[in-house]
Amino acid sequence: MINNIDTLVQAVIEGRHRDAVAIAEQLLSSGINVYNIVEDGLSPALKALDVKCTSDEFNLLEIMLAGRAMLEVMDKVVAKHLDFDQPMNQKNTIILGSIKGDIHELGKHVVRILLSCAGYKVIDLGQDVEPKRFVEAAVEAKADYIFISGLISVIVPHVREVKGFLKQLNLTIPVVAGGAALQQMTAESLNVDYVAKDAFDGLHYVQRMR
Ligand code: B12
Repeated sequence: MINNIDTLVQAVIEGRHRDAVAIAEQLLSSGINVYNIVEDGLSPALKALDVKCTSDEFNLLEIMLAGRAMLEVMDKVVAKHLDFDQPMNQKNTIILGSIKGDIHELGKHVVRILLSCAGYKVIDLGQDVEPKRFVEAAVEAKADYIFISGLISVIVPHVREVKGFLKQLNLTIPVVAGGAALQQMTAESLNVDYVAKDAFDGLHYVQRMR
């Protein structure tokens, strides 16, 4: 019986997607919770590929295979075991996207799956989304929150712009930021309402606000 989360980390790093799914199932059966699967198994596995994502060494294939393994675990295992024990609350609509200049999307997928399973309506705008588009989409959908993902430092100025577009329309929709490049920064320096340290933290923020 597998009960060590490192085996999951290793399977994802190596892109062994079927193994990763089977290991995640076994870890859950052995008592490890969904939070640990995501934050101690899946996220660190991708982050360990840091070294494969520099200008000296850029191994797209390895990263893509690991990304696929991660998403399969999210879709086939994690999503099925998320039981937030709360009524569906379609009143809360959340606009989600990776901000202009950023094409990273794996963390955003994790956020989308968690929020959807918790009963929120998530409108995913995709990657490389103009700051103004977050606001336009929020107006169109009468959204309750805007969630911005950012993993590279160069996108920080774009995150700061979103509140300005809201202000032009006299709107006060809360803006939440997350992702590797943003999670160490303060809400004030990013001109947002909240900076989430991980996907679960973002979910807990909206749950607290209800
Ligand atoms: C996978 C990856 C890629 C993949 C992306 C594949 C995909 N479809 O997403 C590919 C190969 C395409 C890629 C490309 C590039 N990458 Co890259 N990439 C990574 C890597 C290795 C892992 C990121 C990841 O998916 N992590 C796993 C997920 C689950 O974690 P996460 O995103 O942090 O999300 C978690 C939380 O942060 C949270 N979260 C995320 N967003 C949000 C939003 C909200 C609202 C909330 C509440 C929560 C939340 O939810 C998740 C679970 O808790 C990181 C290394 C690292 N340390 O992060 C580099 C990294 C982010 N990449 C980097 C770079 C430089 C690039 C490139 C510029 C490389 C290049 N030379 O072209 C390009 C970017 C192009 C662009 N314009 O965006 C740098 C960024 C450095 C910096 N500070 O600016 C890093 C840190 C690598 C490094 N060695 O320095 N990359």
